[in-house]
Amino acid sequence: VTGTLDLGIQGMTCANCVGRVERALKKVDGVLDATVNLATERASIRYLPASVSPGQLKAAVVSAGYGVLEAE
Ligand code: 9UX
Repeated sequence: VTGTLDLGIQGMTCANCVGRVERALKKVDGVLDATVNLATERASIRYLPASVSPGQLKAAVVSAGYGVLEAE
């Protein structure tokens, strides 16, 4: 089963931030793909809910130094 999560990302000020957020998400076990849009400041994540939770995905973004807008 594949899940999708969309998160608002705060603090991306240059294009390289997109890569940093995508890499931080993709290295989490259970993440299949992550794409980040700088213009909309949103991340779209495909993941395996059996392996990783939305809270863990948000934590990965925060650990990379960015903010997450969505409430749980
Ligand atoms: Mo650009 Mo983003 O120098 O953390 S990579 S602002």
